[in-house]
Amino acid sequence: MASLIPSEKISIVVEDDRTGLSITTLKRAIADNLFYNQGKFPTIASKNDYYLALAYTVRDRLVHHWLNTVQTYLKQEVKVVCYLSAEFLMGPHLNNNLINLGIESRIRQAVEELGLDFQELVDQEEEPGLGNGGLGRLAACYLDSMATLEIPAIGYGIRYEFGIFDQEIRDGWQVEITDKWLQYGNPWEIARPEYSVQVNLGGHTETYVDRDGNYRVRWLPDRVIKGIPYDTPIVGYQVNTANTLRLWKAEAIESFNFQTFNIGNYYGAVNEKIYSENITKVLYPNDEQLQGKQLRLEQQYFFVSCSLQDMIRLHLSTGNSLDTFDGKFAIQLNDTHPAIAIAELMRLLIDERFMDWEQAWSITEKSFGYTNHTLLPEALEKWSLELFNRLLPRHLEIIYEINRRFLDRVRIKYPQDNDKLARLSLIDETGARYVRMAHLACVGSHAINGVAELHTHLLQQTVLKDFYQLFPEKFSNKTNGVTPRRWMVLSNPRLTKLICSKIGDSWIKNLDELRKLEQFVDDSAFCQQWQQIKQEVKQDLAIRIRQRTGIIVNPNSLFDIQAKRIHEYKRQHLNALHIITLYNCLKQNPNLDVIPRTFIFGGKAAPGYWMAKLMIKLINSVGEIVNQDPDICDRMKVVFFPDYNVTNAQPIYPAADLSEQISTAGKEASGTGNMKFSLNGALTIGTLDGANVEIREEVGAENFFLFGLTAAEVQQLKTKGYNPRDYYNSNPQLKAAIDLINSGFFSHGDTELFKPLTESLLNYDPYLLFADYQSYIDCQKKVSQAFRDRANWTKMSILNVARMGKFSSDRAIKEYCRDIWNVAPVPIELEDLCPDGQ
Ligand code: OX2
Repeated sequence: MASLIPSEKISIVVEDDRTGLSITTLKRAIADNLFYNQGKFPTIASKNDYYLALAYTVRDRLVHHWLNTVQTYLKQEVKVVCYLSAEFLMGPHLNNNLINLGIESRIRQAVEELGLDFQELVDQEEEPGLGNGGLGRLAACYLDSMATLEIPAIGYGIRYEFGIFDQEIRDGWQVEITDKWLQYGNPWEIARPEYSVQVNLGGHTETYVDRDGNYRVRWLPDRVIKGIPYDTPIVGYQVNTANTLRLWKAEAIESFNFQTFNIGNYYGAVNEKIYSENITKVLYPNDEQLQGKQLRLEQQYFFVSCSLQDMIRLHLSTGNSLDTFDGKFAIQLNDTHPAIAIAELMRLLIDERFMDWEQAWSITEKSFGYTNHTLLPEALEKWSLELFNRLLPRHLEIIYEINRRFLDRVRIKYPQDNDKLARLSLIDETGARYVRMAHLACVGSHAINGVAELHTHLLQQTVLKDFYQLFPEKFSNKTNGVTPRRWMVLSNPRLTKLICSKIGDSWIKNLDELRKLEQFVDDSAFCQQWQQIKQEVKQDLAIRIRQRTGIIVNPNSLFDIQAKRIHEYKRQHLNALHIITLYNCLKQNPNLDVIPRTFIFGGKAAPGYWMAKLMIKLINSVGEIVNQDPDICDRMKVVFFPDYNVTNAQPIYPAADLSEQISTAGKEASGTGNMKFSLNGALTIGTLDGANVEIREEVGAENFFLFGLTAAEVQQLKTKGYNPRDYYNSNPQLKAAIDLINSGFFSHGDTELFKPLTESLLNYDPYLLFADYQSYIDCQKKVSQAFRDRANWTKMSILNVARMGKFSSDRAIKEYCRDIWNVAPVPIELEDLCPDGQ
């Protein structure tokens, strides 16, 4: 008889396949998901099937966090931040969730033990590109920080079927390809049709007298659309919190309009369905350029109405009355795209819940905060009264009433100042009449903020000057930040590891602790490791560049990178002028001893923005000549990295030696790429614009390459009268660069191709490239000089990273919580929500 093992020595734990974290369980769970979810077995499973099996395995492991979070918020009746944004540029979820859950290495091991390539599976994920650039990415960073700081929050937005287009470069031109991110399914979302709501559009209003003899208004719409929420969990870093991103999809109320169907108009009925679903089909791909399209206003109203109805449902479901609404929700407007929410909340409270105006207004004002992201006049949203009235007749009435009461108050403060009244009015009547969305946002919010010190200052002195004079107490600055989880831990694992080996890992949640790195700037072994890592990530990027473009670059050269949306105010063409100038120097003086540079660009142009597309063509055309010129002999390379998105950005930031932040002073509200580059050890060449000003303050002027006019000088020069041709005529290097473009040298002899660009510069130059040209060229010389002293460069790089604490989105979110939202952390305890037998 076999001897018995004493029972106290045995520890057999049977892990649940959906929550267990042992390698054995994880492997079984992945195999199970492949079989039961994907309906595939190994010999026929694609990489994508394996990716999905893995994604579901990870999702199972965060459901506990998610449900406990929801339950805690409901039970404790906490105040919730509702972040309303037309864009959320989340980037791939898989890796981020693994890092935040702290299960990356086990999952990797399980995947590898199954004989699969982990990176290959990660690469399968189609990123949700539901945003254009900085504004959408900021919303994503803020969701990460709110979850990490245990702040109850819901992100509300639109589930676009097609996100930002994929960019291909053909013959040097941008070509747009539809982004079919949902085509193989999205494992990270759960549809919640049970929480669907209805949204009205069009029609007219009528008044009636209710039973108590009060005059009321009802809206008789001519279209009704259904909004279906899709929820994605947002896991915090090393906490139990998992908040929700709730995105709305538009559908027809019934699959078929039966009446139309019965009278034989089958196609008419189907058309109506298609028409309704159009609302959430596609993201408008314009960054900071108003389009004024009806469908865009429909999108804005649709998601805002769905979200407010959802908040009211949540509030009433816990037995509350609407009197306490503002105590339970802090609603933040991410720019004016969701500003119609102010009129919609008024409508819901007054028309549908029969609240009186004064109380409804008091609740509305206390609930809303408004973040402004731009001063560019072409981005300030306004809607023609005709369109507004056709689509949202009741809201226009409400806006008129808000305006009437508001202007009455203004009149008391500034009697007989009709100019001021006209400037402040919610209605622009200077020509054709428009609703001014920023004015609606200012009047209906208790807090208004800009996104960097300089931006907030300029906001108060220019675009919102009258509002600032009227209610200075509403204004504050909230300098942007970025999440160190995605933009360091995930995208730069090598540097993360090195930093952790020196100062531990608490900096990941408290970025100010990076300061501790300063003590190592003179530690030569550390500096060498730092340099070594930069070298390795540059090699990685060099490989990607070769795969994507065929261009071979030298990883020992200075990687000079400008990655952001293509826009004249961001001045990618100023960068191009520097490249051409350097090229001319080398052609004239072939033996010149220069620091080899690789110029890397990335970014999309709005499909209808002709000048931006021509800038892309110019960069590629210059690259074509420079890269193949034997005289240059690898001392310069120009690369346009196609399809800049979150996925492609992740390996780009860590590989930069130099970060180009060269917008005309006063034009870039903040910038956030500037922070990501510097956090990853790049030095910045930049103007005193947006958050550059604060970055320079933090890292020290000696660790920052400054050039160009200040915002005030830009203003003065413009007032005085700016003539770009004077600069062209008096600066031989500048003249040579422009003349070379015009000669057809970069365009196979075509002297017309780039004329629109050069003529615009010579005759108008609205972003003052010529005025800043010499200062930029001189500053770039200093950069090259500095790069020769590699030891000192490395020291500056370390100091940049060590002093980036301020630019964590955690810091920014804490400020919003304290100054605007009045919300506090709510820690989540995990408990079994579904005990057996219950
Ligand atoms: C961008 C701003 O251009 C950029 O400077 C800022 O960093 C970012 O928002 C986040 O605040 N659309 N995009 C922006 O503003 C608008 C409008």
